Amino acid sequence: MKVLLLVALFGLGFAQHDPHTRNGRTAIVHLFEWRWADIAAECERFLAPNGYAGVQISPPNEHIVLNSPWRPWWQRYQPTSYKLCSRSGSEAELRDMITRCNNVGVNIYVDAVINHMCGAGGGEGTHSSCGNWFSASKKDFPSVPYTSWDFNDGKCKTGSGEIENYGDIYQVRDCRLVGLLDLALEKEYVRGKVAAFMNTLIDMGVAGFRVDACKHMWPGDLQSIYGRLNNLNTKWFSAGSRPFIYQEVIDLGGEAIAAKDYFYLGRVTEFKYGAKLGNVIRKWNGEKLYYTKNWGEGWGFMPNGNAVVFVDNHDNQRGHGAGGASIVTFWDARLYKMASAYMLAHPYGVARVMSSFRWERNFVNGKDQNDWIGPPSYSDGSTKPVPVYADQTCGDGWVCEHRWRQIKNMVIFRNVVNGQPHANWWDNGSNQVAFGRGNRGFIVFNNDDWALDVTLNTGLPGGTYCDVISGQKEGSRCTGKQITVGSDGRAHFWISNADEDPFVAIHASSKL
Ligand code: AAO
Repeated sequence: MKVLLLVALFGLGFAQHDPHTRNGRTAIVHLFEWRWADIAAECERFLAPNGYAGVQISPPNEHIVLNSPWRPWWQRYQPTSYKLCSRSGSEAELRDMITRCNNVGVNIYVDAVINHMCGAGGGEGTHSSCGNWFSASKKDFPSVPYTSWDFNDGKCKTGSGEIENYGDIYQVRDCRLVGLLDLALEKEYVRGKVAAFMNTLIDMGVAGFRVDACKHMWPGDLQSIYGRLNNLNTKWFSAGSRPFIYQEVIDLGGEAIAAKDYFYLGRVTEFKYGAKLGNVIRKWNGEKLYYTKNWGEGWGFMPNGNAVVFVDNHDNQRGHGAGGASIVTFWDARLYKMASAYMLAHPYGVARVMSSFRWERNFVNGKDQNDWIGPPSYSDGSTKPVPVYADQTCGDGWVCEHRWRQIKNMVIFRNVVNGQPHANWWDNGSNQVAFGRGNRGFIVFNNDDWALDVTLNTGLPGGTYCDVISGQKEGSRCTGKQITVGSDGRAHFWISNADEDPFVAIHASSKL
């Protein structure tokens, strides 16, 4: 009976909502465009010791290599086969990375591009990351193999063959997204090839997938593909664990296809989260931080159990995708640290931290002409390693937001307060707010243009705590502000609006 019930529930896909994080860890980091060798080292030297639960990696399979523009980051969203050699490294390096990260309890989630192959204008030849021949013009990808029979063009009813209207679900799913050759996922053969690709990765030890462009795939086709996936590798995960599935569906409201159409299959990226949080932190559209008292479902976001949340992603940090100008990124570092801390302190959703590379922006009429620029690389186009320095920063154009003290320490905060309820809310009716997580952690923000000066109930046991934003606890000493919590749980906070970081966070493990 119990078994049947479980089978029924998991059969519907709820098992695929679980990220299988280990050792009480909670947050994921997207190491955008990092090389496998660097990710392996980062798992061991930084992510595991600092409580990161997992890494979203860039697409690991063979992709087109472009000269014009020169090696854009988005060439990796144009597959030419499922062979595992990419700009980030070889199959051997991928396998080594997955093994080494798993061995220190850090999960790997693969960005899976399964809706399409490369752009129709991708030409013909061996300009692909493993050097295999393909022909975009003939829709011939012999390394899979796919032939022209395996694409959707016959089904698409628009004159251009492109998606012209997001109000028409048939166009969105059967036509080409920005000229990309659209796979016929209703075909048994294509489903089998996609599932085999994903199963190879599962058997190598990955914990799940960020599935790209799900809006452009029929939920029924995805259900069939996910249903073919193996359970996770029992070398690292308990028997019967389903891969974690989080699906990229951009839903800011008002389109024919909604995020909820995909809830039964796995989690979904909540794009409203970063768009709204950006407005709140920037104080645009009359937003105030105190309006976030009911942040989460109260703001019209999807149910908590379905959501993957993030401040920015690799698209909207450079004007692709959706969210627009409100999105906060590393370019606005002070606001970004606040927004990230808010996300990481708040219980809603599975949180993903962005880790970016820098590029030279060139705005013309509000659009960045350099939104295509790829990761830091040598003149031959190969990606540079990520150098890390003693002060924990990264060099050569790698931003490493995930290493910033304020963000790293809030990832630890999220682990320490995991499972504790949102509690002890306070606000000043403007942009000063505070909230805690049960009796395990407390955070106070001052995003007003004047000082914060208030005594609050933190819910924490009495004692002296080290603020993990202005510094951190190192051994028995505190390198930042100290906060004294009385035996009644109350503490006095003073935060200047001119502080480098106008917020304070304390938790059970930062007690001195
Ligand atoms: C490149 C070139 C193209 C060329 C193509 C083929 O840029 O000019 O035609 O190659 O040769 C990435 C890049 C693309 C790149 C592509 C392939 O971003 O520039 O194309 O690789 O190399 C839609 C999809 C969503 C997608 C997003 C970018 O629904 O899935 O576009 N994201 C993923 C990846 C992304 C990747 C791909 C998919 C493709 O994360 O990195 O593309 O693998 C509306 C819709 C959204 C739609 C956006 C943008 O959003 O709702 O579904 O996203 O439009 O088209 C307001 C609205 C909001 C609206 C938004 C923008 O905010 O509220 O709903 O405006 O209009």
